[in-house]
Amino acid sequence: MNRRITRIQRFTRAALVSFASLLVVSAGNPTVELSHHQVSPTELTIQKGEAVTFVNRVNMSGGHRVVADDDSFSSPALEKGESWTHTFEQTGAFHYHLDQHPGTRGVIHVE
Ligand SMILES: [Cu+2]
Repeated sequence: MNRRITRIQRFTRAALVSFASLLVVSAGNPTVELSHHQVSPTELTIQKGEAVTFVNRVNMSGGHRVVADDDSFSSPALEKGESWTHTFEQTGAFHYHLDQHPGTRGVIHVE
C-alpha cells in the first residue's frame, strides 16, 4: 500500500513539474502564428535577448519555414502544430517572410 502511494506521488510530482515547465515556456515567449498567407501578429516588439516562438497552425505540404530577409535566422520546416523558438541577440528590425509564401511577411523589432 505504501509503495503504491509512493508511485502515485512520484507520478503526480512529475506531471506537475512538466505542466509547470510547459506554462513557463508558453507564458515566457511572445508567439507568432503562421498560416498560408498570414503571420500574426505581423509586428512584434521585444527586448534584446528575448525569444520569439513561431507556431505553424495549418497543413502545408513540406511545412512552413520562417526566413529572415537578411538571412540572420531561418527555421526548419514546421508541420502543423510544430513550433520553433529563436532568441534575438541583436537590436534592430528583423524582417522575415515565409519561404513558401514570399509575400507573407512580418517584422520583429528588437530594442
Ligand atoms: Cu502554406
